[in-house]
Amino acid sequence: MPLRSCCHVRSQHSQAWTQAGNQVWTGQESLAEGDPEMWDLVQKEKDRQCRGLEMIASENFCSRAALEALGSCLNNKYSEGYPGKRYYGGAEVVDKIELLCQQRALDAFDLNPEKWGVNVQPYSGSPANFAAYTAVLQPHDRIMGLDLPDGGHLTHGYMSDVKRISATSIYFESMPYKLNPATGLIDYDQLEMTARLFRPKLIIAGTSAYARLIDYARMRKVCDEMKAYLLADMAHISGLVAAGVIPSPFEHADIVTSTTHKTLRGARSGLIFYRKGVKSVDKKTGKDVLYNLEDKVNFSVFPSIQGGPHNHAIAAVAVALKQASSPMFREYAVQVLKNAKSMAAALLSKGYTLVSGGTDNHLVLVDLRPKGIDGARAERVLELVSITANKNTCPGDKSALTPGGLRLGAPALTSRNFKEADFEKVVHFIDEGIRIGLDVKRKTNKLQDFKNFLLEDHETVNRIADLRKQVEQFARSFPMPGFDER
Ligand code: DSN
Repeated sequence: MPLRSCCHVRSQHSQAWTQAGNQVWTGQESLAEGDPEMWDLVQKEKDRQCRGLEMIASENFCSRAALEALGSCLNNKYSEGYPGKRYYGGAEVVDKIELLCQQRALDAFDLNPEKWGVNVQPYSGSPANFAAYTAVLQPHDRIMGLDLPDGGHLTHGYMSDVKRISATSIYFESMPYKLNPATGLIDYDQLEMTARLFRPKLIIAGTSAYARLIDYARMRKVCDEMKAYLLADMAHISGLVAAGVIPSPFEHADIVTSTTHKTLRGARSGLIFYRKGVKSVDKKTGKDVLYNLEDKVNFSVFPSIQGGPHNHAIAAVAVALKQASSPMFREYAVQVLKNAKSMAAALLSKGYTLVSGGTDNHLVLVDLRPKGIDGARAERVLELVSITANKNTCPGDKSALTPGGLRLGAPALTSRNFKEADFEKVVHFIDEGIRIGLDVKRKTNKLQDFKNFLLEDHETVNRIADLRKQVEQFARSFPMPGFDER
């Protein structure tokens, strides 16, 4: 059978043969046909997502439309450079896609294109942050971000007591700011005092495990005093910002970075927004002083840090940004906040301690230390009952391997149409899981003993199986966006 010449007709038989009977590659086999082993693993992951309760605060369920764009022929195209200025030919379509994504990104956050521009090429949040720093800083310039154990991100300059861990602390000099351990809130007074001594060139307003709103105005004031840039990393909260249900960093920041797959619910990628236009008026000359971030940010992303943009991801992000501009998405974001509050109230009513006492956003950080268990043990029991969450440090924690906290997020389950009462039920299941964990902890010593006991002790195995059955039955009763259940 000859190879089909027309690419829009899928061959009737996905395998083609030469006259001599040799099989030739058509690239038309489905995953199930061409690689059943990988297909089966994908089915298993689909099944895991459907039957489980996804509580990881940074995860979400991307739409079918965005996944279609992500799995499209756009994957095939190289297009180093920017629309209209590419290093390869054949970029007329991807130029349009990138421009559409830029426009939708500005629209989604209600930004005036005269005052803000956006680079949509970063592969994800970490390269977006590194590119943004590289755009405005020289090696060894000083940065300040929220310390990782206090809820910051690796790329906010994380270094341990003994080692520079993140490249952002290797290539730049990093000084963290912290939470006030008594309140669990960012200690802005300490941030200000430290900044006066450290004189950073850039301060990062952004968090990875913080349940409260950020005081951007206060941080802007500190930056103005230091003549430092204010960079807001809104990765976790960008969907809530787009929906207008929490304060936006754009009023105060010079640069705003984000991922696109957390509350924004798109494909995995990154964005860097930068200010354009008039920055200030020179007092002596009376002339406008313009921002000069556009060229710096674009040059930093490409060619300094990245190669060819991931056009399939850019297209999928554009699809998600269109959705994020819709009234339906606003309803979603409102519900995320309600669900997180419902989860917080249910946890408090069951005697749990929350860092900062509650939540104003999409997540809660549970301090399990007063309960007598740690986040690593809780995470493992919950995993066995099909509830996915992650251990997290709490203020004052010493160990990152067995930290005292558990981070729980509402975005993914809200995408499955969970409402406040459903989150109360979720908390009931979490509490049941933690009770199992507490019983096992009393009977074991080290973390590994604990993990072994969960799998080996007959009574515990039965308790886990029983709870898992309830959890999975409950989870399966909700719709799943993005793909068909098997
Ligand atoms: N891994 C993400 C999170 O869980 O917050 C941040 O990159």
